[in-house]
Amino acid sequence: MEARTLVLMGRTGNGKSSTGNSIVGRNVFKTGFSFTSVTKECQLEQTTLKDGRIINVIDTPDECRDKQKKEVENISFLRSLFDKGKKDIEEYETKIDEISKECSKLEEEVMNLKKELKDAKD
Ligand SMILES: Nc1nc2c(ncn2[C@@H]2O[C@H](COP(=O)(O)OP(=O)(O)O)[C@@H](O)[C@H]2O)c(=O)[nH]1
Ligand SMILES: [Mg+2]
Repeated sequence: MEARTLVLMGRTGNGKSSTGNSIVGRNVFKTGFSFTSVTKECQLEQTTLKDGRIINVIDTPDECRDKQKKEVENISFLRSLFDKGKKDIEEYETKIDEISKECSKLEEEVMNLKKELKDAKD
């Protein structure tokens, strides 16, 4: 049966570990709000769906995306679980890059709006 592997990546506090717990149906990833990272290293957990499919969930540290990427790449036993090898990671990274670009665009728009509002007030 084909296994699927999900890698949870993103900024601190946006719910990666909580999402991981929901997916595997157990409280295995440490969660919580903190300015310093709660998740220190990659953690792999596995669940089996009713139809027998295996879902691997990898939680990543709450730090910058480059560190997360490195952590994932460094852990060869996790890599070996990827059913399609590196392709999964690459597809995922493409999506993350797209999302990051969107986020930067949004942040820029918000900054511009704030500036416009400030200028209007002055
Ligand atoms: N309201 C709300 N809080 C959430 C949700 N997901 C996570 N949290 C809370 O946000 C905080 C950070 O979640 P966590 O899973 O540790 O985020 P991570 O840093 O991305 O791993 C915790 O206090 C969670 O309880 C959600 O969907 N809704
Ligand atoms: Mg976490």
